Amino acid sequence: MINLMSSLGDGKTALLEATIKRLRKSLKIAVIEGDLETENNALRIQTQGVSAFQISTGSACHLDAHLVHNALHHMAIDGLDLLFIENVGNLVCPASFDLGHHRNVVLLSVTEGDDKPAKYPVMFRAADLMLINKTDLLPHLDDFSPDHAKQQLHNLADNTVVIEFSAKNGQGLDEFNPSR
Ligand SMILES: Nc1nc2c(ncn2[C@@H]2O[C@H](COP(=O)(O)OP(=O)(O)OP(=O)(O)O)[C@@H](O)[C@H]2O)c(=O)[nH]1
Ligand SMILES: [Mg+2]
Repeated sequence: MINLMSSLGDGKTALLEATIKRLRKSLKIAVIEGDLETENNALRIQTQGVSAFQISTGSACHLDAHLVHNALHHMAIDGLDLLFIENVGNLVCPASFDLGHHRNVVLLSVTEGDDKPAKYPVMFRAADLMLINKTDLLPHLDDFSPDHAKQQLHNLADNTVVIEFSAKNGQGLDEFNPSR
């Protein structure tokens, strides 16, 4: 059970869409989506042919274990290999709540700025894996250094693995193997 966190719009759902396409033949995957409103994310996942349950938090900026527990009652979880939880998009609230998950994966997109691990240490310190997304945009940005972002992360947590990828063009995505 993987808790996927990032700022809003960093590509969490795009990563899930691409990962499901790659792994759905070998793994049974389901997704819990958390947003303030709309079923948009769950619909995008269902289009990929896997089960997705949308939690609408209303005004809450994070999911919690109680909400996840309720969602699981609505899902067919027997025989699941992987359950992704896409948390509500922001770098603050989701970091402080235990959902009963096994791993935290934090996305940082290159459009966010490479100083974010230092500015939002609670979330990045809790990461088992940091993913740098939207690398296809790097040639257009003169102020995002993946090495600087990694250094900021490793100042908080020495051994956290980092993978760089683009959900848009697929480059680097094969490195993300959540069943490992
Ligand atoms: N250029 C580029 N755009 C991307 C990439 N990944 C996602 N996007 C775009 O970024 C926007 C947001 O992507 P989403 O997957 O909806 O991001 P999200 O983190 O799930 O957003 P929320 O659920 O609203 O927090 C969309 O327009 C995507 O097409 C990428 O690797 N490169
Ligand atoms: Mg999303």
